[in-house]
Amino acid sequence: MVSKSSPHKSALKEKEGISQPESIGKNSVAQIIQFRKQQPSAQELIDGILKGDKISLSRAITLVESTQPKHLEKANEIIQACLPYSNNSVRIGITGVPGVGKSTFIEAFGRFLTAFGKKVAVLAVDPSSTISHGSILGDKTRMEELVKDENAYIRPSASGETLGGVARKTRETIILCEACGFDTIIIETVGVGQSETAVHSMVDFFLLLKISGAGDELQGIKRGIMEMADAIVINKADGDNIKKARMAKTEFNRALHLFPPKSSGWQPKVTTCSAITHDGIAEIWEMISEYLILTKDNGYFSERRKDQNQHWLLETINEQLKNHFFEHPEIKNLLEENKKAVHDNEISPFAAASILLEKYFR
Ligand SMILES: Nc1nc2c(ncn2[C@@H]2O[C@H](COP(=O)(O)OP(=O)(O)OP(=O)(O)O)[C@@H](O)[C@H]2O)c(=O)[nH]1
Ligand SMILES: [Mg+2]
Repeated sequence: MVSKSSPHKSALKEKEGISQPESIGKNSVAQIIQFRKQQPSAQELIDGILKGDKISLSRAITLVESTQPKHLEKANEIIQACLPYSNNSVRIGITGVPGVGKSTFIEAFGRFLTAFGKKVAVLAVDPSSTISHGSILGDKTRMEELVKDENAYIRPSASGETLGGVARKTRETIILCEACGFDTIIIETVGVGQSETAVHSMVDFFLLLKISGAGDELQGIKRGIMEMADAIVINKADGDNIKKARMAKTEFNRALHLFPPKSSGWQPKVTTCSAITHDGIAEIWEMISEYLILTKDNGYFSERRKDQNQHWLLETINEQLKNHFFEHPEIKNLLEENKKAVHDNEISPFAAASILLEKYFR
């Protein structure tokens, strides 16, 4: 209500009105400038990584995962500088269906390793994580102790459009982790699509995690995965499960002997363990150590890494050529038109492909 004695004090005039705020405050501009200044140079990151600084490592990995050309340029410079320091390690791939206990196993195994001075980095190739942004991240509860461990570093899966892209980033991340002093790299993957093949091509030792079922152990395992495995570990061998796990072990052993010998000279092994009670965990490390002695002696270890490097050279080229093609604005439009035309039987897929490729290479 407006009182009669002070008519000018109406609700409309009561407040002086504040000055229009600038759309970008001076303070925020200053902060942004400060932040940009704080972005360490490639050399600073390299120095940090080589000193074992995890923050520099994380920042460099973020550059690797970026899609901005400027970041990638910086990332390449860092990787190149880290490369000479990255060979003194063992890279272990772990796969298994959801729920088999990969995360629990990695927690137990990782803690076992750091307890005797190993430095463990855990990475993931998880093409399904594009949306959820990395299952390892949600897993940090499963890796409660490892996350806090001074000698461990856990990095969730890079997100990306394609498995190829995610895998390349993981592969580059391995190099950075190794230069940072991590000597045991564990790469987890869920058996989705071709992700096992991708992980197999970046590790020295490939471990398939299983649980014992109802006597039909071999059912539902892709032959290719059995062939890739250097070890099959039957997890959850605790409590009532122990006997079933032993039976599964016999069955897997028999099956593995049917495969032709590996060029590594290694006969794949089957063991049981419990990620909860830690039974059998030490034996797994013993087994991997045996493998390393054998393959380093017979030269397979270093030959394989060289082959893998060549493989990654070709993979990277393939991936980038594909990206460059599909991201090309003119191609994008033309592709849509041609997809429709192919769908409507107006043109053959081969003729349409020729049109697109000719346009691209012109
Ligand atoms: N009894 C028993 N349970 C286990 C063992 N290892 C894991 N588990 C349980 O199995 C469940 C799944 O374990 P996770 O480690 O999350 O399995 P995962 O393979 O990482 O699963 P995803 O991340 O979904 O692919 C959890 O409830 C664990 O507590 C084990 O050795 N023994
Ligand atoms: Mg998990």
